[in-house]
Amino acid sequence: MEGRDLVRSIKAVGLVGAAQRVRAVRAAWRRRRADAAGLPERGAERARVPGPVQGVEPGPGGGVVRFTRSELRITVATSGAVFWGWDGAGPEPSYALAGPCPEPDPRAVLEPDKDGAWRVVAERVTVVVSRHGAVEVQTPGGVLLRRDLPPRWWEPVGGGAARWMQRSEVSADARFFGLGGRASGPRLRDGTYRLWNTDPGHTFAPEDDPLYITMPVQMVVADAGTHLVFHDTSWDGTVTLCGGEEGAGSGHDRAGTSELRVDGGPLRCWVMVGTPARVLHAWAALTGAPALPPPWALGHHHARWGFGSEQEVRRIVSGYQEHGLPLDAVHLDIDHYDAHQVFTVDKDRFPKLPLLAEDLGRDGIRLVSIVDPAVRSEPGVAVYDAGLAEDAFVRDAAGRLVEGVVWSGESVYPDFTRARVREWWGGLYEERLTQGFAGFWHDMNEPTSFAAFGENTLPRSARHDLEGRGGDHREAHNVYALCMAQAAYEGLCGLVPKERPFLFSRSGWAGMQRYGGTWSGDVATGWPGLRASLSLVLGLGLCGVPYSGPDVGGFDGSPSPELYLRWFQLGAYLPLFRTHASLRAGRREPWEFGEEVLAHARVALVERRRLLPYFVTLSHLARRTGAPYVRPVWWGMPEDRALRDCEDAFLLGDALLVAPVLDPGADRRAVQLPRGRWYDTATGEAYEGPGQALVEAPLSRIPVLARAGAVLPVRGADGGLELEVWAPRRGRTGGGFVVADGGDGWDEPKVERYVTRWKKRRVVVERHEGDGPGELPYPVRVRGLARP
Ligand code: NBV
Repeated sequence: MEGRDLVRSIKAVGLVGAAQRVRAVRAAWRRRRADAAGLPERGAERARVPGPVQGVEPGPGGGVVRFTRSELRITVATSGAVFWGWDGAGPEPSYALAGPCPEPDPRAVLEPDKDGAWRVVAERVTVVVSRHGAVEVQTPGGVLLRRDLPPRWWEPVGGGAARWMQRSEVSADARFFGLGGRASGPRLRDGTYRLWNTDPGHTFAPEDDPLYITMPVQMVVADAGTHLVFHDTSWDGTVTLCGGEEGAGSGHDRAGTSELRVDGGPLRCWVMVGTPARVLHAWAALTGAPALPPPWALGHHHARWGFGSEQEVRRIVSGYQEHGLPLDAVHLDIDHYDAHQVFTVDKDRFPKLPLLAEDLGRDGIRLVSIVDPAVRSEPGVAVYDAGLAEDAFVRDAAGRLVEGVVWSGESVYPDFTRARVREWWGGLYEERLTQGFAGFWHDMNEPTSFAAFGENTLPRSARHDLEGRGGDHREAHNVYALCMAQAAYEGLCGLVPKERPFLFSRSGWAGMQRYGGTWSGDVATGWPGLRASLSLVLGLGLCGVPYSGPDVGGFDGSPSPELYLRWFQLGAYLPLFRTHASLRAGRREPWEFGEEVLAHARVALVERRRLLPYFVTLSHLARRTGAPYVRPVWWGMPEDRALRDCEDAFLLGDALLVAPVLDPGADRRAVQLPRGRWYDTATGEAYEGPGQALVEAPLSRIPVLARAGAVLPVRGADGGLELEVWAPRRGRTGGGFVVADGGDGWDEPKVERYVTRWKKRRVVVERHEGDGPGELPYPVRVRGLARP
């Protein structure tokens, strides 16, 4: 964080006084000195490329291709994912993989190709390795999806980590997505994106990059097919993207390019090919099924930095109840800690937290606690003393504790890359459980340390265990939050074995979904911030993290009533639906914006509650298939180019198309429709896709369209489950899934499948054959019949 940014963020929160500023200056100097002493000068470097091919050694799932100055190992896994690694790199160890590396597919072997090249033919993909080490990924039909040019390394002459560069080409029509949470997307424009998890130090807008979650995960969508590529290295780097151009008439196509430059770590990657759904399925199989939020976490959450007291929390909850607004969770921020110290409670202002939790619990409202990783380095602070005894904190090369600065003052950081430290930290959640908390919100875990200049994180020279391998912060930084999430998740599984943990984390990396979700961090209050919120949720979903959502209303300042309402209406259709704001920001409760906003916000909340069974079903489907709840409109039709460029609407599961209002003053908007018939759920009006429709978007609601033939589970007036069916087009059929799960445990509810079709002049719904007897267990409501 630059000095200017620090001052900006300090002003924004109005909290940090002169003492904290002095600390931030000292921390920045400390960091600079530590790196000057602890990191060797790179000195002269020698460049290297693989050189010509020398020989080939076929092996299970592929084999090894040897070049004069490197070797390439290729393995096709049984899941269809392809791995390749240079310089002998194998798939393990890896922080991204959920378990042991998948088995090689014995049917795939290296065989000679044209011009001295070699290839591996698998069921869904063909990989061709040229004589000089270019690697092509092709569809089974031989159409090129990606071409990696021979990589290039720069090795310090005096030894040390090699930097490397991988340039890739994709087809001229391809579009790039992913790279973690990017505010300017979801489609990634031409430019350079950094791979270094970063707290921007102030509220962010679309132009701010990088943010809290970066990942070397790219989804590329082109006419010829979709592929996902993951470069499994946690080191700092950049990805420079440049879209291609199609030659008009007689002109040639210019390929799109992606250039990845990384400061160290193995040059290895995984590639998955197929439809978007297939690709994300393979990704989840590799890096872990998304954790299942308990049903209450799919309701509405209200947070605030600065509730300040138990009375205030009770006042807010009563406000929700008196105004007839459903509420499922309240989040307590760092102001409920004792002097900002994690795993403590300010007993003056929160004297009876367990009682508060119990009272709220009776009304079905859960308490969620923020958890920051940094621990104030002061003898007498229990977590500090215990951590010292465990030797849990990050040290420098000379063995001294590495100190940073956060709200609680000078602090030390647990080294989550050590299994024993994770176990110790996971056990600390017991204190939170005794206070009555049911869920956890990890913050400041990039990790952040205030700094008046330079980067606001730990020194790059700080040492980490890295599962016993040993290394420094350059390698550990990006996986710090992932390992913290693992610590909490595993700790909670041990502490409350009967319940599935609920946690979400500001920072993370590839694979974080197996422990929980995320939220969008400190988004700037304003219409661009609203747009950025959607971009983040969509982009993260395409990187395998399906559960996320923004601070509704934005983190700072005061949104206009209209902006607040439009944000609220969008939030109601996102997996994590949470109002939250900073200490000195304006209010975020729905009744603070006038009667009209209150009435419309109530409609959004009630609708969210009605859709809860659908959200629960989507969470189960995400866990089983890796498909995010919130999907780009091109999800089922990536070949439709107009859809590929549509960024202002999304599919919620298969059934709904949500078109939020992202501009002030709008009372109607254009919606890009995928193929098929779509009903405006408010008016019943039917539209035919593909193409654009102009739909009404009065202040009272955002357009939500239902796909003809959709069957979706909703909550009926009596609280029971009901099937909402949208009439298929005549002569067509439809269907949908239901996973009826009301519990917080580990039971595996059945996935039920329903189909719908016209029978004479009626729309009928039946269980999918093989799914048990025909008797329908739920009442059915058919909609979309008004129109002939
Ligand atoms: O804990 C205070 C805030 C929190 O409200 C917010 O959601 C986080 O993104 N936190 C950042 C630390 C302070 C940042 C200025």
